[in-house]
Amino acid sequence: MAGAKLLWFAFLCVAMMSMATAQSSRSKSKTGKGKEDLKKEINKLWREVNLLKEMQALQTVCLRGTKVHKKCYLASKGAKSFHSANEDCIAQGGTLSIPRNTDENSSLRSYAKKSLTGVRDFWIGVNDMTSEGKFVDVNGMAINYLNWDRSEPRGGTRENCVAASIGIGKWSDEVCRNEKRYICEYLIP
Ligand SMILES: [Ca+2]
Repeated sequence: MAGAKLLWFAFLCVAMMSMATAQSSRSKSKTGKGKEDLKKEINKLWREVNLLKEMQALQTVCLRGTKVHKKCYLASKGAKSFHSANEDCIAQGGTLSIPRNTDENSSLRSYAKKSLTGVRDFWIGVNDMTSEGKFVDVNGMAINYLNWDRSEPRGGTRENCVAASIGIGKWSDEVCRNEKRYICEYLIP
């Protein structure tokens, strides 16, 4: 229902914009300044319409995937290397999923279990590519939560990308160019 409301609001904005445009072309007496104001107003409305479209797209993602706390997760259809997987998520307006605490990790694992059948593990947005042993998120920011499996990480400079196991949700470092399924996360504004 929220989606329908958004669309309705977007429609109203567009209607107002076209009315404003029509009015401006009718009133020949309008000064240059008046036209500038109108232009500004139309640009503002246009930005709002685009923002609404983005929110609508986000809601669609959330409906197709799952919504947990303030994030939506959507499982990948295919397997990709770590970099390609993250690029794919970014192209859709998200990032590789980054579990920030035990709750998020277990929600992510249960969604993965349902949606990524027949795989052992999946990429998460954590890596130590820039500085060996210093694991950060895909934005390069330090992370407070880690959930290593027993005796992990152990790949040294050969394994710099992190995967979570479907079975228990524990993490291990893996070779980044390996192709794995993944889950993108989208932050809800
Ligand atoms: Ca490493």
